Amino acid sequence: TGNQWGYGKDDGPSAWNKNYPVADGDRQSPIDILPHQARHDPNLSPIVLNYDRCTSINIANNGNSVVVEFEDSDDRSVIQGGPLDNPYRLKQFHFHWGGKGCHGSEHTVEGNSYASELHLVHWNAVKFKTFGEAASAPDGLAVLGIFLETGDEHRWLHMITDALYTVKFKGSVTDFKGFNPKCLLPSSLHYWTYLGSLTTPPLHESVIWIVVKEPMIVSEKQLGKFRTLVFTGEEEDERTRMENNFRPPQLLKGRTVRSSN
Ligand code: 1SD
Ligand code: ZN
Repeated sequence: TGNQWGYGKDDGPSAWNKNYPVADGDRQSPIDILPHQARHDPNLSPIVLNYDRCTSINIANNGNSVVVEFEDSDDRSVIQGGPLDNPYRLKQFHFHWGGKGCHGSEHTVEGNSYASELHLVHWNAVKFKTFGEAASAPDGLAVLGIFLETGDEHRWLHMITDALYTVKFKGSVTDFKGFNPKCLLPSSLHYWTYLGSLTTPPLHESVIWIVVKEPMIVSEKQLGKFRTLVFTGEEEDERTRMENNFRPPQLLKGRTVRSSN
């Protein structure tokens, strides 16, 4: 219904090029990161996250993931430094994950997947007037990617997982005020960076990717809560568990991956 793409057998990543030919383009994401082929760039400065006065608004199930949205009418929450020439405003964050005991990250490292991947989506409000305008420009977006690895329970992830029952179905939205995503991040923000795309249709080639090397650690039980969500709407007869909502790695096509350390 409406959505012509998904993560199923017939509408999944291998079919996206039918409606979105850029799926076979020259700067698609995610990619497999080969640490030994990444170029250490001494000119890359540290990533600075200015999320102190950040204002989350709500949490939603958009039918593909769970998304926390932020107030982005001013520069209250921005990412700066690293490969970025301007501060980029935080618009939303969301997750990609696998099935039980399955792989779920989008980026891989030397062919290895993590259980899940968190994406913090930011846009260049210095150069562009709206998020939509930025989302289709070559330097419009900056997405910070954080791997989730299973292990001990994460101290703060319950803030998200405790809210998931309110957004089980596609299209559901609940207030989610005052959440600062800084509590989710690992202690070191060393990263790889490269030029890529959105990993979901319309797959615009507009993203400066910043993939953090150190994963955040979360428990199996915490990840399992994401799988209580469903891809389908409350009114639909069929219920399909939301899992394996990740795109596999795409061709590098001559791009360079740079490393901050
Ligand atoms: O999957 C998200 C999608 O939901 C949307 O947030 C888009 C930005 O408009 O970004 C992609 S992703 O590339 O961050 N996975
Ligand atoms: Zn994403």
